[in-house]
Amino acid sequence: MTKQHKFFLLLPLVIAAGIAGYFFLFRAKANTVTISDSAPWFFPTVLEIAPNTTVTWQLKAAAVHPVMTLEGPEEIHSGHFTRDFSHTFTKPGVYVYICPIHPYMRGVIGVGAKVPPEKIPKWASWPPPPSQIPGELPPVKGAGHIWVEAQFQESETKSKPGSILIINADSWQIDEIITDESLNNPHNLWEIGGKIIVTNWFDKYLSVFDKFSRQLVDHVLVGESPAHVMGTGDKIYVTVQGEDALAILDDEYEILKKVRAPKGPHGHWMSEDGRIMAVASTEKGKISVWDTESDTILFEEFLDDESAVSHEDMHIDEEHNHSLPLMAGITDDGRFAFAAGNGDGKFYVFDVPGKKFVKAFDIGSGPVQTVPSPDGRFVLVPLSGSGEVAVVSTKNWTIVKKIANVGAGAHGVAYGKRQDGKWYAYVSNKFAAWITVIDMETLDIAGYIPLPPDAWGGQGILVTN
Ligand SMILES: [Cu+2]
Repeated sequence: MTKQHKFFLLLPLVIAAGIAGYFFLFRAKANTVTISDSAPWFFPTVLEIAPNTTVTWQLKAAAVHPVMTLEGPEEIHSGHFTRDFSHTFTKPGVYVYICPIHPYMRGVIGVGAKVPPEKIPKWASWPPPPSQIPGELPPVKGAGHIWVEAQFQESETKSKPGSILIINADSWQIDEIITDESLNNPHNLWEIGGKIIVTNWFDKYLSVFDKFSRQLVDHVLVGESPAHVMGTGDKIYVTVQGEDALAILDDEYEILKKVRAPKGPHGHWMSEDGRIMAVASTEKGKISVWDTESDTILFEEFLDDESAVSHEDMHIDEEHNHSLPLMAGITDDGRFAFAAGNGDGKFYVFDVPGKKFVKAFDIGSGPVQTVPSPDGRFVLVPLSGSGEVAVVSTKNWTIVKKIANVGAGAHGVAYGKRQDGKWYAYVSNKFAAWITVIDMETLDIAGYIPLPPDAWGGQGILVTN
């Protein structure tokens, strides 16, 4: 065997040693975490460091992203920072942290400890593995257009992630993909007066599109991390999550006022007449119920199962809890408000006229939106952790069904008419490139609408006529 042959035989070993060495150094030495607008957001997502090491988070994004521990030997709350934040880890152990504004932004730090694989987010090496679409298109066509925000989709023509896909429900084909430069992690959307208002969650602006031409018609500064948008008539409510405020705009997108909300307001919903609104505050772990005539809070409650025992708010002095509700809903008649804790997997119900807690129950892993059905009988709750949808009855507030095989990271719900006049629910999926269609009569899956394979981050979803 020649020298050269020996070298080639050894080459794989040399390469393997090099990779292992690089990996070791990278894991051992890196103590700066970069925060960016693009997945996996906290990079590196996994750090292993020696005790007494200082970790610095550098913000390279358009909006604030605080650091908050969910697990670990000590609690860390960075609060808002605009450049960087440092913390020296003295206590050994495994720390799991999130951005409490965007709680799927997640990182893990092992201090003098190995990070166990089950603590590493599935998307730590981005993109996540593609999954096989579980079924065919729905046999009965829908009506109108389905607008879905692919919040993480990257495009060569723009600098920030996020696009909007418009599907013609008459053909199940994608009509158009909006990749306007103003879109930065578009998260939620609402139709008013022939315009589609879009929140750019990782930015400070709304993008407003004409429903028919699909052209950008306005770009509105509302403040830090606008999350959800909903309105009736001439009043538009936007949760300005990073400012702990609601922005109230008129129908020409002028800000009428900003009012303070419990910390980290994210998703809201209004009664049919628009008079009462429920808001979920993710960072605080609270629901607040509002009178939209005076724009004041009627009552607010922590999402805390202990209130099931006390029936009163025992946690008034507590700064926050880890229930992490993303959205609150309200029945059409304004009688009951509800929210699901993305962190604690519980569904909470409140009596609005009585201003009191009614009940809480386990709903499943990582519940997200809580949108009442058009007939008011059900609330559909996508479970991002298990890829299911829980169906809650508004009659007795129990789970009547769990629909499986919806999609990884099931997130948003919108209802749209079928061509036979019955209803579909369309569900967006953060980590699966399809829309899941649920038949609202049988509560079974009617089919799946495929999206481009890189259309990650299915979030806000809306049906227009
Ligand atoms: Cu964030």
